[in-house]
Amino acid sequence: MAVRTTEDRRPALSAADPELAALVDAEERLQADTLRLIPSENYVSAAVLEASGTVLQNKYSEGYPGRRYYEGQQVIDQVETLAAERARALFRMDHANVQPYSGSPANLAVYLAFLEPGDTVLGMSLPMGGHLTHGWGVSATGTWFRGVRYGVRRDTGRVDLDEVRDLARAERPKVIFCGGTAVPRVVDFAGFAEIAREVGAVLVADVAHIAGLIAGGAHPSPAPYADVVSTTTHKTLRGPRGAMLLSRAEHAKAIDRAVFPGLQGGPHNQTTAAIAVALKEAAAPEFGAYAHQVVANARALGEELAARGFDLVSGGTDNHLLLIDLTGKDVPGKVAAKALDRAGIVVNHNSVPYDPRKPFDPSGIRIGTPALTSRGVPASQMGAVAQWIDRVVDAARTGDETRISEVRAEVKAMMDACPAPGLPLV
Ligand code: DSN
Repeated sequence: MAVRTTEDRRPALSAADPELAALVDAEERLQADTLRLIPSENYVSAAVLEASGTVLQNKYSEGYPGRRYYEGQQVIDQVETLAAERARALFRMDHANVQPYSGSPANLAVYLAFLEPGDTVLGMSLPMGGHLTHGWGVSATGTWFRGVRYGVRRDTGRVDLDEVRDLARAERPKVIFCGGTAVPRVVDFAGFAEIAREVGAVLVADVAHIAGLIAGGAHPSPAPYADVVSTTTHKTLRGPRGAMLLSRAEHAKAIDRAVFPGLQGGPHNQTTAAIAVALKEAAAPEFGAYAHQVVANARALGEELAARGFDLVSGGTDNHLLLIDLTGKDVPGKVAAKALDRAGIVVNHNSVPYDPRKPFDPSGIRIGTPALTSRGVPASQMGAVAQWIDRVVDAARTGDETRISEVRAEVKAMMDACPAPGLPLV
């Protein structure tokens, strides 16, 4: 089949702004040709992509369905209601707000809903795997509120609920966050809920990374345990860049008021539409197969890397991501990440628990399998992926650019054999 030209694919954009059209082409090519292992990234379907680029963009809709500050909501109300109902059904929560612009605003809305400035929030420490918005110092959540942090045990790399309970009893937080951005193990929602109940805190499960695994039945659900579930929509869930807050019925009003008018203005209706499409896709049986395959691929990749002497935080993974401490390989995380990028393998450098190095030049890398799974790369290929990572990390140590170029060619061949969803390159 002939490769379609930019003019065929994006005729209006190429005519109006060829410079920008060329940049979109270049990004499309990069996403097609590289092995994307950033655990928070994915490929949306062509349907999600189409929904996110529609005339819904043109409409202001401050308020909620049936209660807007602008007229002309005959269609938008239906779009938002559809998205919210699909979210409630998929995650089995009483209430869904699909308006948060992204994960950080969603979490800020939680603070606005339940805390006064200066109140205490208990969350996972950022360098241990948490998120900035779980009360970390450089975030507004750690400066306007009093952030208290739990970590992981040095010997196991896992959250220690006894530590969480002791901190909660001593500090009496009003909100407890569980979940994070570099947590390779199952989050014990039931254990956190017990602690939250004991100290009278609101339990917020930030499932941004694992929402797709929960939807697909490959990770336990927080629904029976959490008061509020916060998630982005673009990671394992494979939707557009956006977020949702789900909650028990008793918190619905507080959450809605916090998102609008508390924090945001008009919702991004084109994103709401694309979220609705992604939620429909996530309710389909094929999505369950994808979610389980993401985990199977991550486990297989972890085993292959461990067999090559890589030090995996917590010894492996239960989900979609691996956190790798490269100290024993004698290569800093950033040096490894940049060498892997030159080889067409895209990862991010990451702090590891108890990291003696600085966050911008840490000891580790974080990798994940959602995007490669969306391309249909099977578990049997994880040996090849681990072998490339091993070769490149070693080449980064010795400065051997020839070996890095050799891997680049092999990566390209695998990517050519596994076309990415949503990329209209042919
Ligand atoms: N930036 C996201 C991630 O990569 O995990 C978290 O916000």
